[in-house]
Amino acid sequence: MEGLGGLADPQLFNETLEISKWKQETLLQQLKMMLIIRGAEEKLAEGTVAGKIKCPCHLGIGQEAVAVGVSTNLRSTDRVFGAHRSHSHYLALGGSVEGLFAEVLGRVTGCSKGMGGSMHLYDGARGFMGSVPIVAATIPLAVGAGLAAKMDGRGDVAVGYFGDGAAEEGVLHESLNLASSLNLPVLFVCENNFFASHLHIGLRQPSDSIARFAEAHHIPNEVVDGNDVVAVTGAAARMINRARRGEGPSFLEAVTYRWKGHVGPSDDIDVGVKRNQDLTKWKGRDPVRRLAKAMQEKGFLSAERFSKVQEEVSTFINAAWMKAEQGDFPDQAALLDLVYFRKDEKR
Ligand SMILES: Cc1ncc(C[n+]2csc(CCOP(=O)(O)OP(=O)(O)O)c2C)c(N)n1
Repeated sequence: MEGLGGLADPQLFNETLEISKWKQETLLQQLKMMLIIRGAEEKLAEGTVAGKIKCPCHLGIGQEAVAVGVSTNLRSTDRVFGAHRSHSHYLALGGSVEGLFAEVLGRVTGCSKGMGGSMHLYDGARGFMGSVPIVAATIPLAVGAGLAAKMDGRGDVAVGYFGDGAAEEGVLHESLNLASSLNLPVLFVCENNFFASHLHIGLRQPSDSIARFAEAHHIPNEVVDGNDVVAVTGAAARMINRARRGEGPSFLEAVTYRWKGHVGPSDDIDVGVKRNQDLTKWKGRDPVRRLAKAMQEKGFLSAERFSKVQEEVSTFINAAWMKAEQGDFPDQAALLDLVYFRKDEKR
């Protein structure tokens, strides 16, 4: 069975990116956004180690290019659904960093009023419809949003992000079938990082490529280097434009790697499967460094300007953290307000 081939090899595809077709301004925005996502997740790792964060945080450090590449093509009326590792999906749409920090700290100023934590992020105004802990559970919701978008006829699309592990849930296959049969404007985005919790894909599936399931449902698909932000942006543009034109669903498999363990800040280099050598090699395919290097080589970004941008991002992240820590905890009496709703209750 055909698999990922060279894309699964961290020592291949670690060259400088081919950016000549892209606007300097777009690339700079993408670089900044990737730095913000990485900085925010590093802060979450620190906050966990310091014992300030009590909720589980699934960090996606190393995977930033996927959400940034996809989101570059989206508008606020599109509907985007994440999963358990979704800080990047929320932030890349413009979600508030302070809102994320306050949420994981359980403060009322959080993006879900401090009631949800890392796996229940929400920013409806920017089209982020939510992250949830249940693997694959948001994929059919994205299909439902795709059906709504089709009925509305305004050219909006729905996006469902999930990992390679979601392919082991039947609902992904049901969702692909329905989206294909009804020709819905849905972009399925699989972040294939090879792991589901602590199990490597080689121990779970007969092939390491997930796009084969799209093929089975006659859904156009592309498999790209998920650590190459311009490759992701280009593929997502083709797919989202198809959906906006009424040409139905697409499936993007972005091959990437998470630098941290399944949950929390540890590297998880020995979880039964040893990943220390792979991790070192995958850090060579760093999506942030590769974009910065390409921009520097093209003369789009001087070394001084890059340092300045890094400094600005770091100041911004630290300020957001300090502000988030000042937020109040929700009132205990409000604990059930957003969970249960009685029919006779006024809202
Ligand atoms: C339905 C369901 N089964 C199992 C779990 C436990 N679980 C949480 S994350 C995860 C692995 C998911 O792997 P993948 O979809 O590849 O995403 P990644 O963690 O690699 O980003 C599992 C098995 C769950 N949350 N929901």
